[in-house]
Amino acid sequence: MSQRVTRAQIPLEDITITPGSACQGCGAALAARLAFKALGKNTIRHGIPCCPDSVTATPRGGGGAFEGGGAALTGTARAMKRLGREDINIVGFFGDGGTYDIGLQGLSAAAERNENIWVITKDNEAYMNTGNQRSSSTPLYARTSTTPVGSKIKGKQMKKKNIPMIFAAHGVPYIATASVGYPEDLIAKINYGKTVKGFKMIIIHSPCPVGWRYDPAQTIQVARLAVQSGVWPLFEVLNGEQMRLTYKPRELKPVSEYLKPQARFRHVTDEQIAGIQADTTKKWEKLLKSDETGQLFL
Ligand SMILES: Cc1ncc(C[n+]2csc(CCOP(=O)(O)OP(=O)(O)O)c2C)c(N)n1
Repeated sequence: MSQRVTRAQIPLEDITITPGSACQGCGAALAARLAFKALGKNTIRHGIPCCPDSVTATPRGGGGAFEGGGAALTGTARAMKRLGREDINIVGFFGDGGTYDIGLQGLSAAAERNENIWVITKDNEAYMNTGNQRSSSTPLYARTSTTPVGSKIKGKQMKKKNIPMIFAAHGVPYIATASVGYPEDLIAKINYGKTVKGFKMIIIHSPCPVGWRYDPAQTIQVARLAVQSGVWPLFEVLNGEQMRLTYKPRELKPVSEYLKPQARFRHVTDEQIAGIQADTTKKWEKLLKSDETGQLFL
């Protein structure tokens, strides 16, 4: 399990290239900055199309097709093993589109083979660099360019796919959720991942002011509210069995506090908010049960 990290223990050196080309308040640029700081210099990064490749700046590695993410990481990890360089982190830094949707089968195959690789997903809950199209990570009722708000249908009609649990069910060594609002927790999880041989995945909730439509100065606040309301719980799962919540407030904040600052949810009714609240509370209670026993309750 991850070990607590303090603010003072966060490495000062940035490994990312200047993030100047990112949008103001970009959560994904921050996710990259934090993740690569902790990974350090012995890192090869593979990219597939997403904001960090086309818009923001992350360390450059091989670029590839969405579907080939899992295969490219696998090939590189095996080549490094052959060269006796298993000390190098082989990292896929992908979007939710590349993880939850288009790249899923290749990543699932790599997870099933337990390849010695990292998948770090910056989850901004839509295909952002092509213009905010919905992905299977987009939450219920969110307005995107392909789930507009009209007279018949208002926003996305399907729920967000539970990708952390889908990968946990592969039984791989390490799966964790993280948030740009909790940098110490994120870095602690990367530090732990560096001690693990095999498949490691960290899904980082990364608010996007352009797509979610909130004031860009509020990225950290929005990220924290997602965690504090239980909409994006922070946890880690080892071998698909051991489970721990890494942030456990005594009481969750109402989901409305998280939804309200975001114009993508502006059309959502009180009744729909009550539904999201009920669903969030139910999932949280299930996670608490797993946390109390230490055993994942899927
Ligand atoms: C097979 C395939 N389909 C579609 C595209 C077009 N495309 C490029 S980037 C992108 C969006 C990626 O979204 P996500 O992975 O969530 O990353 P983000 O842009 O949000 O950073 C899409 C659809 C593509 N390059 N290849």
